[in-house]
Amino acid sequence: MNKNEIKARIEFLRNELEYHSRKYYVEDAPEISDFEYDKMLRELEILEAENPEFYSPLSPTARVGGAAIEGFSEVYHSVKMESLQDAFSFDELRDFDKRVKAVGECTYVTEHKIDGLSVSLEYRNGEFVRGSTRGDGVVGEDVSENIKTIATVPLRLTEPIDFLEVRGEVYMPRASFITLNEQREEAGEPLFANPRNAAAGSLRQLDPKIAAERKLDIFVFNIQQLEGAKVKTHIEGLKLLKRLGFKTILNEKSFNSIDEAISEIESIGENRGELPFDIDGSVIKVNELSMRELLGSTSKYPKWAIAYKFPAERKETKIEKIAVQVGRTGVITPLAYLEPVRIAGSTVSRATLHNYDYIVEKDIKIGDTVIIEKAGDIIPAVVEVVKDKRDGSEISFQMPEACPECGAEVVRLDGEAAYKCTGISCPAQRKRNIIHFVSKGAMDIDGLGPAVIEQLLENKLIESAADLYFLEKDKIAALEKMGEKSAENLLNALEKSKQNELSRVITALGIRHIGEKAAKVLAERYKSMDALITAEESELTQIDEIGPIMAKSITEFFSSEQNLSFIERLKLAGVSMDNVPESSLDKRFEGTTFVLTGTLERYTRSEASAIIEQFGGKTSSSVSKKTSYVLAGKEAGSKLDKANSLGVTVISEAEFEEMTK
Ligand code: 0OX
Repeated sequence: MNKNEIKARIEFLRNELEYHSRKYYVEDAPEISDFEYDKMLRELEILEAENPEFYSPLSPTARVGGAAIEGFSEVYHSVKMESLQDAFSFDELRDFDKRVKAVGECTYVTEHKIDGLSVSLEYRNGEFVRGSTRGDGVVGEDVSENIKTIATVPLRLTEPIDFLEVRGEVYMPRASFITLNEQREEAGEPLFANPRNAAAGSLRQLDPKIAAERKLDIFVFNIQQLEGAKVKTHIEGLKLLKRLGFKTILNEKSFNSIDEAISEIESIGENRGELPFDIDGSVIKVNELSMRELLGSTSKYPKWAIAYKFPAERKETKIEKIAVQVGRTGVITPLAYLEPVRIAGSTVSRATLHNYDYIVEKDIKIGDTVIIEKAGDIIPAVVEVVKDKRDGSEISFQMPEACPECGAEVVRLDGEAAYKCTGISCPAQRKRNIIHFVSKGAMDIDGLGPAVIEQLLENKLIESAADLYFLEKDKIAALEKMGEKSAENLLNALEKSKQNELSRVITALGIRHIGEKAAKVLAERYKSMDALITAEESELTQIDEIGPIMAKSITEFFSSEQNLSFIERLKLAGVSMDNVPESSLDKRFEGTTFVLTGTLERYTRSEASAIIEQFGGKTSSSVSKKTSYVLAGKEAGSKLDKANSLGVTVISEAEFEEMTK
């Protein structure tokens, strides 16, 4: 292919990928298989890597997240991102209706109130230019790189509308939240309390690659600014947004009276448990934009909308028993088993008691009638004991002295609320360790679900994950629901995993606080397991991405004889311990930090940053001694002065162009 053909092919692939991504993620109506999609994406990645002159920050390949940044810059919202007035009763909604109707006639729309974070997305000539958080409504933060990783955010609209600013809510679907917390538990990282916190943490990640892994989603619900098209009602606006490629909020019905709108939000409330995401209420909005104009706003919120907040649902039930769960890391948590009750749309039969201190503080006993509450959180909590209903038969709960899984001693860690099992080969930990070992982000061994692992353990075919590599085909085939073919597939998957990259093997070890990202950093740095095993704590802490807690956890892990013999057994099986592929991409700016200042003429700021990141460099918003280059455009001000005073190299756009050829 000559350059023109390559350019055309790149453009073709980008268009196809955008179209099919929209079909899949936004419209939930895929037309091609994942395989075909991935094939096109890979072809595009290769073409772009080989032809960097056709780089585009809006390419579907840019969704994986660029280089980490040091901070977010501020964004001024020229149209204020107002908040909603809250109502806690239907009477308040009727009062709202009276205030509206005093100004004129209108119809209403209702919406789910998504429990996430409000963001603004800006598009010029149909191209994504910026994504920012709401902040205080006037000044937010530029989180463009993280927003771009959200598959349902279009990077190019289906029509080149002159200018568009939309508002939407970024959220984490419940399923992604559960998976994320499971992974965090496996890695020994603190859990997020609810999807909202997880979404907030992800959106404010300084490393967009982490944001990309977090599987955020968005609903868009308001046009803030529009040039080049006109709409008269909210519903027309939503239809336009949908046509342009956005995932819009669910409702397109309008209601003639407040009572109809109220009965709709009642039904939204009743069905909220069935939604794949959390809502914390329902919103009623005036549909006609001319009426919105007439109604105007107070200093805080528009007078044409109101949010009805669902009460955090509470129910009374009885604690049938309290039992403890042993996590993969050996932490023991008490759980209340309840008489099942329906709450917030789902049936609940267990509630968390957090830890032993919580049980003591709330004086919770087995047999107690308790109030449980399900707010934004996934797992309901016991919030209160109904002491009046005690009859004397209630029994105090004691933490077990021996682990219910393996009988080993249970100890309370110094200064921590957590109790831990001390059993090195505790089956609870063993099973979870093996599940972690074979999981997607670790050794990625297909055909080894928890049920098969359970069977292998029960039949004493394995004791640890390393034993998997010594399994014999007929023994696997003899297991229930297995058979010849599955056994063969499993052995093939195990064989294949022996060639895994070192980072996967490190992840698979399940070292506390060491997740996939840290494992990659360690593999890249040490190149072999043996080198990592002998690394000193002080040396590990020198690595940017490895903090003191992680460094301690690594050296502790490798100081255990048992862990070392586990690794020896993996080696014996033929698992590669030094597979670290050379990065094929050009990382000429690795370790280099740029600061951009002044008005650039040849690039937009985000283009220049993207080029720097593509070559492995970082951008920062402030000049320090650590800055490698200041790229100065026209009318560069204080940053240029600071660079000069610190002796930092200042380059022009022409020089930058030369460096990136
Ligand atoms: C939501 C949500 C938030 C538009 C102008 C004032 C408030 N969390 O789902 N905000 C709004 O409306 C904005 N609608 C929503 N559905």
